[in-house]
Amino acid sequence: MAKEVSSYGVSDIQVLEGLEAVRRRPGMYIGSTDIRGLHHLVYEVVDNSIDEALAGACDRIEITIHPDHSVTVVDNGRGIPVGINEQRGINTLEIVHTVLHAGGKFGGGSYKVASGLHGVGVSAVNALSAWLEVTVKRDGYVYRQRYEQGKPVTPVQTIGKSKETGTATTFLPDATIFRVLEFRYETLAQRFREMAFLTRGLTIYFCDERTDRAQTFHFEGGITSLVRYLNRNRMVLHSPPFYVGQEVNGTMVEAAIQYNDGYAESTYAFANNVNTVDGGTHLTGFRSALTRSLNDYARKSNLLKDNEDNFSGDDVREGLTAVVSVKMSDPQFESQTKSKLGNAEIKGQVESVVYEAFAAYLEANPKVAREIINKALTASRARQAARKARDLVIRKSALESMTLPGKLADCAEQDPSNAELFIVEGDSAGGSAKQGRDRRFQAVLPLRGKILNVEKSRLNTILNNKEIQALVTALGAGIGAHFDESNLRYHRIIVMTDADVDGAHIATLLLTFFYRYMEPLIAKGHLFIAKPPLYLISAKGKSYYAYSDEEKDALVASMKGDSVSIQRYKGLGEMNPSQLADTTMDPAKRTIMQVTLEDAAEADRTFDMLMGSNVAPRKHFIQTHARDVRNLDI
Ligand code: 0RA
Repeated sequence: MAKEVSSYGVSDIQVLEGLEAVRRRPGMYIGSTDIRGLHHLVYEVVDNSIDEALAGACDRIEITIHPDHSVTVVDNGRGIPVGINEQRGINTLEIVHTVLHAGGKFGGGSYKVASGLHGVGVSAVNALSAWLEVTVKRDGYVYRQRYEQGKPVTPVQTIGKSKETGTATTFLPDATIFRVLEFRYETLAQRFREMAFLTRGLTIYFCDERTDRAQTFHFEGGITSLVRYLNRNRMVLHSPPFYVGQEVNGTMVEAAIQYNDGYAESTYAFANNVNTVDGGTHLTGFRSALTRSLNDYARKSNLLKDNEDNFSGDDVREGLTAVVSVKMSDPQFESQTKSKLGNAEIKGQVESVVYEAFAAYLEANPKVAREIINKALTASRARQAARKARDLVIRKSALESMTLPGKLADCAEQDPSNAELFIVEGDSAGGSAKQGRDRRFQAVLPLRGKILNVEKSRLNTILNNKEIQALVTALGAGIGAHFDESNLRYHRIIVMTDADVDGAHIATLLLTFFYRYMEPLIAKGHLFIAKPPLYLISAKGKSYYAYSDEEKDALVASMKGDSVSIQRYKGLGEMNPSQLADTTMDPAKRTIMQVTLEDAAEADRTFDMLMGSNVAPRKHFIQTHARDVRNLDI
């Protein structure tokens, strides 16, 4: 094989060692080798094309998933540079694909997508692919090179002529590295949609040849379209959304704002097209501009009286849907996961751009301004009322800390790090769980489904709910700003709900509740979701449990010829105590899924939709996503 490779020297050996390192410890480079890592490969390649689009050199990207699990990404950019690199005496195209982090060094300036999660570049993708082929059109020619497991197996060949320019990459993820090769259409489509929103005028065409599904994403409105999209199922207070786009000191600042009649905030912050889920300086600047401009306007127009307090940030963010996006030459991220922007100068830049423009917008649109301010006034009053209610709960749970809720079947274990609490939906399942548990270390708290009948309510009002109060007391660690992890009575809290729509609904509500009021509990890894079986399959006097439809199908197929009976479990209550213990509770046999902050944030958004004012999409959502909500993958 080595003979086919052009000009191999000492530096190439280092190159291969670099890519070997990627193959030995893929997690270090792409996070994991599960489905997330698999998707990461695609993002890494697509991000390079997005960079071309950000540089204004490309307006179309096509992504295709082939039936054999290989993926092709094509763009009409300038094409990756081809030609011998003088320093190394190797073709630049080859360097980009075989040297870690080399891609950026050949970049043509301007804003760069922070290249996916870890920014390792296409060479890492190459290292983790069974094979990769890149085709470049530029300078009138078509060039191609092929690699296997990161190593070139052909030189850079000239295979034809073309007047066009662009880059096409096809790769097959290495099955010896990835646990799964099944890309998830929805996950990828979501990301491509987001990318198209953030790069106005770019067309992303996505095709899945496995199922013949295809979608085209193109949004002339950029982030204004994104805000409209986020509000698509909500009643909005004004249309069109507010938009500002302005460059300051080399930073492009864009913001779009549209209020709806709900209570949740959905603000998305991006830095060079990276969704910074933990915010950072751009988000801080945006928020203070919003609070300041609304307070200033409310004072000036006497909508906020002299004796009234200023709006808090929370007051002006109820029902806010907003996107803030910055593009800059040198983004600094605070964490490996690029979830938080750190550049200090960005805060002031975003704040001044948004403040000036939004203040002018309010002046020019007094009717809209009044609506937004009225909403903030209502929010502020509700918040004061809620604070009283919450204090009551906290005081009560403090007072009653000696008296645990009557419904709680506590465990004998006194050391929280060895103790588990099952939160179980419904009294009947609660009864089975109480009988099936190991009472030495497993406690059970049954909750009634009733907690869900809080239509259109602020989550705050849920705090008045008896079931939630019992939960807070059972956990023993307080709530909100008063939450103190060190008082937690159980270090594993396991949500166990039915495998039906109501169950999914309750799990979403609980996750949202924990996310908003006990975030450290999730952040410290204390929250889990139980995974009960969906089917009991019996043949020849033997029984098996299946936890997914795929498992069921596989089991049934393996029993071909036998007479098979399939029982679909709808509720936990359909299992007797020992079955429930065997399948779902016994640590030696069960599967539980740890909830991450990311999962909880997703539930929070879902909850917003479930509780929103618009009924039709909610119904649709429950019908189509009920199982997804359960199967939070981590
Ligand atoms: C470096 C420099 C130039 C283009 C690119 C990289 C480039 C990289 C990728 C990766 C996927 N698609 C891409 N398209 C372009 C600019 C070279 C010039 O000035 O012509």
